[in-house]
Amino acid sequence: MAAFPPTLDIDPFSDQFLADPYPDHERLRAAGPVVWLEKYGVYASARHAEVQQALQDWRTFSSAAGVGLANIQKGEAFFRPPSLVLEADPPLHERTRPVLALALSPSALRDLRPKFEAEAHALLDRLVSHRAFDGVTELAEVYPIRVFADALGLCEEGREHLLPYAAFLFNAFGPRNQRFEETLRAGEEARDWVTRQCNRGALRPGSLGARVFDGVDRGEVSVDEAALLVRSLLSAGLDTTVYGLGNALFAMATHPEAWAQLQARPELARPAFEEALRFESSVQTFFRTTTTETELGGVALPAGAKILLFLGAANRDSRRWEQPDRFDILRKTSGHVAFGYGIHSCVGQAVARMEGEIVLQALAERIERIELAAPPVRRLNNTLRGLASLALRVTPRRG
Ligand code: OVV
Repeated sequence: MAAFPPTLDIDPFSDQFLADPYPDHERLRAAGPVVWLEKYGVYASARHAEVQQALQDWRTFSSAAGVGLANIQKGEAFFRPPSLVLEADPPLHERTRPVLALALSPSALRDLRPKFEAEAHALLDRLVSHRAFDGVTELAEVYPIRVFADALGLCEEGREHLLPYAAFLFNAFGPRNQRFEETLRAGEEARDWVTRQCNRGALRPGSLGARVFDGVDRGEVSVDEAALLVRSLLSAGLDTTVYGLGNALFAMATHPEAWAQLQARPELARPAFEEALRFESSVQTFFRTTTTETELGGVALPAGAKILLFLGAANRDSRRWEQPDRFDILRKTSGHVAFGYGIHSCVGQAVARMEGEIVLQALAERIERIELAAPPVRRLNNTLRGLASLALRVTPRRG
């Protein structure tokens, strides 16, 4: 017999929650497999098993009504035409996602790697020689904007719009709170620039963006659809990696034993970045919407209900992970849902991993010690978890 869920008065979009979500994550997980969040009138799950099950079952837990609080099928909160991948289900999604997947294929990534490595080495040579730098404003924000915007084929002018656009977009998945309002103006300004960059003519030939338009030539998508798919790369590919790199640097700088392990074996950079994603997931939450009456974790859900899935909390669920609050770069991280799960799992995850691996490995090769020079400054966002500033002090390796 399906039960009613426990009701909680937690506001997962409040400053207090976002500044330190982990105690509330534990309350959410402890209350039950699925809970009712009174303040927003939505269901929620913070446990790994139920989050994964909902992500897996896209027919019941649909993305087509939007993956934010607003139901875009009811005309709520229409900032932009819906994404053809994020906010779509099969059959549309089956036609659009492969165009992105092919543009970001392993062979395309292999071609990009030398450039990504050279940029990391050039940037770090300079930063490490200073012995003190900001891991966010001078590294985590600079690197993806350099390498990924270059790879996408964007022109140099206007790139300063990329982060405000993403900040606004990821805030817009939550409620229209003060945080949303604060990023609205810059986000709307950026939106016009972003829209212009999504045209075939604006993208460097041979770039990832141009490769999306190859789908038009193959007859898979229309020109307008290809432009929207480029918009997805631009929307999802920058801020997420900025926050992911910043979180990884923060974790490494505050866990000396993990740093020692990485320093001894720089080839651990890839698993270290993966553990950082589990430990401090840059995308904390996404919603789904039920298409029919259903049941999750023994709780009855009506049709048309929004359910908030706490990816970051699932990644620290003790039902799934041993000592989940321990940052351990040697642990088995497979099964984390920082990139989602199922048909909507991050299409760019190989690019993100490549960036994370390259930066951490280059750091480990150059630096003996890394430590905080000041307390980090958080940047609160309705969806993303990360930092605005991370003052670091580093000791270059000898020899
Ligand atoms: C995963 C993600 C985040 C934000 C935007 C999009 C995707 C998109 O497809 O536009």
